[in-house]
Amino acid sequence: MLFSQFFAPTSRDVPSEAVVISHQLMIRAGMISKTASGIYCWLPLAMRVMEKIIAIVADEQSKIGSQRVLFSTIQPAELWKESGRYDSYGKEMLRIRDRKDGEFLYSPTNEEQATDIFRKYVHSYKYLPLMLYQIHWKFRDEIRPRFGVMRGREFLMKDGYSFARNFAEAQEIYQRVFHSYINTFRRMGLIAIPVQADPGAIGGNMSHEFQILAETGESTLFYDGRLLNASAEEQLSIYAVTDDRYDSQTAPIPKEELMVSKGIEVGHIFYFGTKYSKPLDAYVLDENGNKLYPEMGSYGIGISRLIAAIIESSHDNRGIIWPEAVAPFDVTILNLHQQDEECRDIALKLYQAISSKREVLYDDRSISVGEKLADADLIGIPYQIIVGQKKIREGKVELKNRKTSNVELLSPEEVIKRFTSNGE
Ligand code: P5A
Repeated sequence: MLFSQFFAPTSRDVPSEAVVISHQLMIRAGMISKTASGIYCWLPLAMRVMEKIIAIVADEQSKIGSQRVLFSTIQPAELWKESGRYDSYGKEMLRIRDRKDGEFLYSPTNEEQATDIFRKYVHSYKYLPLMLYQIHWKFRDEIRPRFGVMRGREFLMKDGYSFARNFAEAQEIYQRVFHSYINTFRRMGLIAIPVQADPGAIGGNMSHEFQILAETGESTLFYDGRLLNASAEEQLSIYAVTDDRYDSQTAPIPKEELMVSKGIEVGHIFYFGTKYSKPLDAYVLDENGNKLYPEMGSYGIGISRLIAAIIESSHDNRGIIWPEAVAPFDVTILNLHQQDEECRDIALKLYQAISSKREVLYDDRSISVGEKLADADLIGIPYQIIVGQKKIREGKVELKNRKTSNVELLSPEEVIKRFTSNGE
């Protein structure tokens, strides 16, 4: 991609309402544009990151046997009256009337709808367990949308729903999802701390939140330090809670010995048994022809929030530092002297050669050296290949690592080899 043709409206100005660094950087890097409070448009740089995150999430979902669907965003109110949540969900629900005065709502979550699909099509225990997920937009009319896309009103979620024959099978699925979430976040370069959580409006009696450690997080976590080095299996039984759940009576370790950190909730999983299957009368027949109400769970990942959370946990005073797995491009080429023919030739040659194997953003714009370097650090692509007059005369270009700021002086051939040979 040529930067001169890439729609990334970077800017130096941030609105005063952008108080957290991820919000400021997403606006400065030209990733998002505000439509209304808590509602954003997503621009190409953000979309590239979002697609990478979605690919990792989808891959991990398919590994645990969950099948992708796409529910409608608009649901009939009737479905939520069946579960009893139409009233209890309250003002966070965006209620809509169509031209015939029918009552609808924009999905804040899809437990009812998943259960409805199940009851329509699944009638035998032989189809259990069943796991479905989607990646789709939600709307929750939060009282205080803030921190940009971190707490939006419209946001993208991976939401999964499971149907099991019995409690043991439901527990096994819950654990499978638990492990897969640890892997999912690890693949994005993040360490997610699983904490015991409150089921809240989703309901049920077992729930874990996955929290990314970040100073600007909205949650305060108390956790046993061993959690940081434990395997996913061990993590399920190591103590960690959010401050509102801490109870000195039941905590296995005194408060003074627990680690305290701020966290951002990027995932939340729930086991709620037959809370939805019973009221919606969603059942299958078991081997004896008796009614069996599936034991259910639901599993969320805040995809759009993750983009902000990754920035919160990986940036410096110059800008974003994307983990390689979710970076919008693998490498950027900065031609510092666009008017210089030799620089242009070398930069183009590098661009063409490396593009065959990697995603490259070639900054071919005729802007000042300072602006070009500043934009590259702001956008945070993991590697910068810097082509400048002086070094080119010595047959060299610079390869800079955005994270470490380490610079290597290499020939253009060496750089091409670095990015195109297998194993790099
Ligand atoms: C789980 C899947 C649920 O809704 N039903 C379907 C369950 N869980 S949840 O905890 O309420 O949300 C799941 C994740 O979505 C993200 N999230 C948000 N992201 C941005 N803005 C918001 N207002 C918002 N609300 C929730 C979080 O990452 C949460 O863990």
